[in-house]
Amino acid sequence: MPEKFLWGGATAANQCEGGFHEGGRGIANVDVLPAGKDRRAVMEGSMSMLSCDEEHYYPSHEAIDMFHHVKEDVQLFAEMGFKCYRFSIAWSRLFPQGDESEPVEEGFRFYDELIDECLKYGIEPLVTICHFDVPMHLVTKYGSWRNRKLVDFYLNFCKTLFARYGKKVKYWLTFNEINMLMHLPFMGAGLVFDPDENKKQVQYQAAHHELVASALATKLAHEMMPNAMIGCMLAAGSFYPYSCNPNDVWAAMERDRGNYFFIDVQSRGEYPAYAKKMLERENIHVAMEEGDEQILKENTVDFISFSYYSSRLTSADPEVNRVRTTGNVMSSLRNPHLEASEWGWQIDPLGLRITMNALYDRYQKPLFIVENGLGAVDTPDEEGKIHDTYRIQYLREHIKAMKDAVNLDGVELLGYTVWGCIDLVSASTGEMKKRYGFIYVDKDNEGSGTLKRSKKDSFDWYKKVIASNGEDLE
Ligand code: BGP
Repeated sequence: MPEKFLWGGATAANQCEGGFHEGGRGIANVDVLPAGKDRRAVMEGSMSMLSCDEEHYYPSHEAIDMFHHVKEDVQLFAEMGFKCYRFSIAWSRLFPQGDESEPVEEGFRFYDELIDECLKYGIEPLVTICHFDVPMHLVTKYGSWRNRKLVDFYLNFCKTLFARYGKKVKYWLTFNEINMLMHLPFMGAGLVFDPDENKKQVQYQAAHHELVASALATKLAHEMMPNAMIGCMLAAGSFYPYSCNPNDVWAAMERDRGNYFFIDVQSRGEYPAYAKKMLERENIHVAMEEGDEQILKENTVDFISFSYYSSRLTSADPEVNRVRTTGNVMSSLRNPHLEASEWGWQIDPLGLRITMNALYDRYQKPLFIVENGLGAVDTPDEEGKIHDTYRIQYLREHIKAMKDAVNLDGVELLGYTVWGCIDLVSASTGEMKKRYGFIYVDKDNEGSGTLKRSKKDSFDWYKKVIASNGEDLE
């Protein structure tokens, strides 16, 4: 791989930090996502849960308590030889309500320490400014991203971060998986809907606000930190057509465009023609302010980051489309050529190469794989050791495909950060049992466990991969 390639791992605040009330942190949408059967409905915004109740268990409140294990965790990342660590900053830790003008000083303490620990070991921090979280006060008082005011609140948050960490952090992502707003609107953007309102109208309005906020954050970042690199972030994975029937090929293209829409705006600087036509056809009116188009045009991102877990499959035939399997949020048809994880996510290493090429062809900007990995059940043996050969196998094949994209196809790639490098709470299910880590954390789905960290077999394997810059994959 290229010299200075950024090998590492990735996490998100609400899935690993815990300490959800400490230091004056305010409550956010991600704190009211329960584990268990109601989670999906809450994430979608169809079941309103604006505060915690006694009946449910909320796994983000303690998560894996990185809040009190930060030194130990970063030391383990350093031992693996991480060149980069991707994490997010909880908005409500700095702005408990979200609309304050000044941050809470105590809120910085954890991030000061986290960033300094990384730098001490030569680990490049990659900061996701917003990984799904919106302070709850902004949800209840303003209706979250449907309200234009959110743009200013978010920018104030960004300005605070750039001022504090601009000299230490070079890589920033404005929104994690920005397209999640269309699929899980409450989890992805704090949106709740009235029963009789046009959901799509609200979603595209909120999307516009996020896109403007992202462009203005990019502008601000470039002004305040001339060397910074600002990226967008897509939940990626190309759609394949179910057959060579042109109707299926068209259906796959349309599904892809539904996701590309966001990146088309963030990277090319304008609403693509197909989106304008679709909005018109569906009678959706996105309110724009004067100057918005120019803001989008002039402030495009420097690189394209994305998560990739699996490819997707779709058909134009509603009968065929009925039988689905799960995937990273977007459901997919079962692809008979692929195996699937225990959660039904289909494993497709070549799909990573296909996705990388599709994104590079489309945007011609450097890419960054900021999430990839296998969520699996890990069972410790009698000595408490975890032999996760299945995870090593998954990562090995994906790294090979990534190398092919770089070395055989010429895709420019800045780095690769494995999702959930330390076990953490699953975003889609709220479980601990769905583990991605090189580092095992002793905690179960119900919240019991010692929180003790231990190394899995994949820990030493990844260490070798990094030390050999991707040459030694055995
Ligand atoms: C992405 C999110 C992450 C993460 C990952 C794995 O959608 O950006 O937050 O959790 O997917 O998904 P899950 O945790 O549902 O297995």
